[in-house]
Amino acid sequence: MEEMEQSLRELEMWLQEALAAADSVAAVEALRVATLGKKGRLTRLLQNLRHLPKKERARQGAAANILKKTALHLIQTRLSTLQKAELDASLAAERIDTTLPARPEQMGRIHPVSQTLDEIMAIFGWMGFTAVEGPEIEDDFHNFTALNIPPEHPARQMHDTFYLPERADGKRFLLRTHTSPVQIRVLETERPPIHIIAPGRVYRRDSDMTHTPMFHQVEGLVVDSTINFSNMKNCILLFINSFFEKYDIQIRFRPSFFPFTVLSAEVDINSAIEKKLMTCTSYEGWLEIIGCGMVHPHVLNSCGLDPEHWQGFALGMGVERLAMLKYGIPDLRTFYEPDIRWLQHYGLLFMDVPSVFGRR
Ligand code: 2NM
Repeated sequence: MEEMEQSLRELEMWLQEALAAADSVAAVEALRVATLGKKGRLTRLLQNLRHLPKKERARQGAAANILKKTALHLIQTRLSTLQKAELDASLAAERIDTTLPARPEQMGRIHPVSQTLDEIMAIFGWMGFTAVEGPEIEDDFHNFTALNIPPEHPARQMHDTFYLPERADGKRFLLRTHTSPVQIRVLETERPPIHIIAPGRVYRRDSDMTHTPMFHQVEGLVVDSTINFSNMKNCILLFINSFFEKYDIQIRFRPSFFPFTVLSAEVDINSAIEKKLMTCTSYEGWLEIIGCGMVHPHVLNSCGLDPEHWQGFALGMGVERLAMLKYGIPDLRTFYEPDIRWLQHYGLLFMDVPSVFGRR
């Protein structure tokens, strides 16, 4: 049985030498397999133990197991050394001088929708509004019922709204079709005076030249005891003049209809800004950019507010539409095509901070 002890010693020496010579992680891994793998040298020695008499087997087995531990330790030590060396080498090779200025063609761009959202929020923030967010998956009550949209209303049809599969308990959720449910959630939980805007993604089953199934809205809401149509008009004028950063925009309030407002209007603008864009289609000089109105008494009631005491105005706008106008982007559908060239062309540089008044 000297033979076995001899083998173990030889194996240990062989492994030590081979590891010292191994100069890569892969080479150490090969040695591990050659020693401890299924057909490795030590594995075979351990298997041969079963041919020994019982007493011998216990003694030699113990020695072989000690070697196994030693071998694992030797391999692991060499591996750590080599891994550290390889990491150091690749770190040195891939060193980046972060103090160099960015190459202009590689600077990240801000998506026009993000920029426009930031600008809208900066303006309303300056006017004293607080931005609020809410869930994109909504229930029927917050998206429709509380907003005075009855069950037969066409907006509720599968045709217009993305519905989630009905749950086991019979509840059916949907993707919000506007950010108004956020306003409802605030009206339910907070007491006036309320001055909020709700920016975010909304979803409608619509996809053509001028519609994408997901787009962004900002809706504003003011509720207090003496709020009237003039307050709303002034707020909107201030917003439009700030957003377009010029004061010669013509603005027109046109009577309209929304289920959730009474005395509803649409706001059109007419200015050089859109003339450069709207050369095609049925452009007649006026472009609708905001919907608004006095909050319907039914809406206030469904949030537990007495319409005899509280009044409010609300407004809503599409962010993509405003981004197209301000940044001269002609085609809505290109917004969400994953084309980096589009972002390089229309994207904004991060130093273009949102401003309230006059940039340039
Ligand atoms: C619009 C137009 C008019 C609106 C109404 C409400 C709420 F929740 F207070 F009833 N939020 N937003 C509203 C009113 C939205 O978007 C074109």
